[in-house]
Amino acid sequence: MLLSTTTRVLGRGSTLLRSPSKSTCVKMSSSCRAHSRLRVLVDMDGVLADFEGGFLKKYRARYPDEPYISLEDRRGFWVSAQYGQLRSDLCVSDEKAISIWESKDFFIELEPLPGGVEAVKEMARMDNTDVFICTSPIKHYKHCPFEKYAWVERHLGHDFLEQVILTRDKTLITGDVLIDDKPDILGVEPKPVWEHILFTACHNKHLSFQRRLLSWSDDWRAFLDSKRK
Ligand code: UMP
Ligand code: MG
Repeated sequence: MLLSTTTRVLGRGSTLLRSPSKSTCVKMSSSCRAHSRLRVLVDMDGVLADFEGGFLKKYRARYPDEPYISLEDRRGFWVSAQYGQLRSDLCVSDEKAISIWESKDFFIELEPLPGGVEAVKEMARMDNTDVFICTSPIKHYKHCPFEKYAWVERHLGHDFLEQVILTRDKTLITGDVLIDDKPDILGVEPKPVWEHILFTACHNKHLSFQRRLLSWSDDWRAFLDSKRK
């Protein structure tokens, strides 16, 4: 009843609740807009699973004579775009790079990034906290979606499969926080409700960004606490 009469009139992060039986209005922060629990969305590739390291290892093993980009020299979210530039003399989009993550066992064999699995497990045990894994599958669906579920089961346990959100548009998902290594998270919703905290990765470390986690050793607990207030 209350929710059906909720009106978002105070701009991003604030909601005015109108009760039909009372003339009072209550200003609420985004973290308790429609729920009293903190909802944390955690990305997978580049945040929990070492996509960049896994890619480079398999690319070099499969194409030992081709040029490659060291992790130190990675720039821009799209690996394929940077490899395409490297190979622009051949005038092809980089199918060799793409073939690596389209291959069977690429996603399931990604190594966990240090501290990520432990952090997510700890978050899930925190009071009044819900954690979801929010990850975008590639459109070549033969292996990737299956292996993303299998990775979560292997590293976080069977029960955690309940927390998996596969979507190519994260702007549609509601949450208080999104921890993600992609600097520009765009989609059909122009004003996503979550606050994006950038997780540092080889391709984004040179960018300036309002809020970032340097790694899972950084103080993610303090950041979550700040969102509860
Ligand atoms: N991906 C590409 N091309 C690239 C780099 C990554 O298609 O050059 C894919 C792999 C992952 C997805 O499935 O993008 C990244 O997902 P998120 O981490 O943003 O959820
Ligand atoms: Mg990512």
